[in-house]
Amino acid sequence: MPAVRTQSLDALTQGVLTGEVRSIARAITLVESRDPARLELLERLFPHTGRAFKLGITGAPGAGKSTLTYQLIPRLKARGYRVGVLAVDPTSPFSGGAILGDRIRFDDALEGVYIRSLASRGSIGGLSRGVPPAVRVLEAAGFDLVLIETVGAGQLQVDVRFVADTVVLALVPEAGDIVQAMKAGIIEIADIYVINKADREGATRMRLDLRNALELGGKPKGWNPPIILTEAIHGKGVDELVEFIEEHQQYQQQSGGWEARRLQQVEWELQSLIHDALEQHARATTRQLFSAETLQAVLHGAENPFPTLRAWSLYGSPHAVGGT
Ligand SMILES: Nc1nc2c(ncn2[C@@H]2O[C@H](COP(=O)(O)OP(=O)(O)OP(=O)(O)O)[C@@H](O)[C@H]2O)c(=O)[nH]1
Ligand SMILES: [Mg+2]
Repeated sequence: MPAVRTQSLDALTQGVLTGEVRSIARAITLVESRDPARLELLERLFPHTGRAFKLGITGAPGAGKSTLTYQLIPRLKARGYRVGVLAVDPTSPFSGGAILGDRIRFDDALEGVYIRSLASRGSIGGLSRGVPPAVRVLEAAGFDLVLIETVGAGQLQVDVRFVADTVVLALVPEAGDIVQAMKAGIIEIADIYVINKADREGATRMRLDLRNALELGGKPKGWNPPIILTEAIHGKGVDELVEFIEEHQQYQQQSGGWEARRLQQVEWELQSLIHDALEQHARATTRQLFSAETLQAVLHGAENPFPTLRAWSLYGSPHAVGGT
């Protein structure tokens, strides 16, 4: 997107605030980019943000995250939520016959639901930096529940806590050795575990293994993560999932865990924006310090780059963002 002028930023802000779909789409594209105007837009939207409940659904590719999302949507709508969905790097299209795109769907179940996919490009630990600003756009547009679908692979899943208030981890019966996975710290991050595709063999056994593994470290203090069996394609177990999602929300509000988690989220969001800026600064500085010829010379051993680097780290290393 080309640099956006103040005038069009005002129009864009207005469009988002009135829930206009094209504006929401343009705004998300802008905040996902590195265009400096994204910060101006976020500044304008900020007073209207911060209120949505963010529900993260993570799990291996094909675990059934989108199918679960599709099943959750009508149930959440029935509870009065306006639902937006952000899918990070989906490998398969959103189910229910719909393909992901920037439009409000008119499939009955999805009516009024905004669904958008985000690239995990420019990610820290596999989590798209585009998520927090895209959530803000949706909040400003009046969505009060944002479902975030992310493909979790190993410890990358940990990061989903930095964007979601409640994390649901979808596993499948054939996911392999739970105890090994727990030891590797891969699956300890969920607030709610779902063993989806419970129509397949091994689901009950897996729940037992998972329960044992979770209790290995002694009885948990506070929230005891439930393990729910679901058959997302048939909608089985999804009502129970919704109940536990609400229960977790209430638990966090009562225990004060909410505040602590949200503080982490805000910190991560700001850190990732600063990270962006520093990365751009690093590229520019490298080009300043080392010309193409110098790089050649370094490659062939004709020039030692470390005196330059040492001098830079002593005298030139910027602690302030915003150099050229
Ligand atoms: N047998 C069975 N299949 C299911 C169930 N839930 C989902 N599936 C199927 O599993 C496949 C993957 O489902 P998705 O919902 O696209 O999975 P996903 O986790 O969103 O996948 P990615 O976004 O690509 O990572 C689809 O073919 C679904 O129909 C279930 O409960 N039982
Ligand atoms: Mg999916």
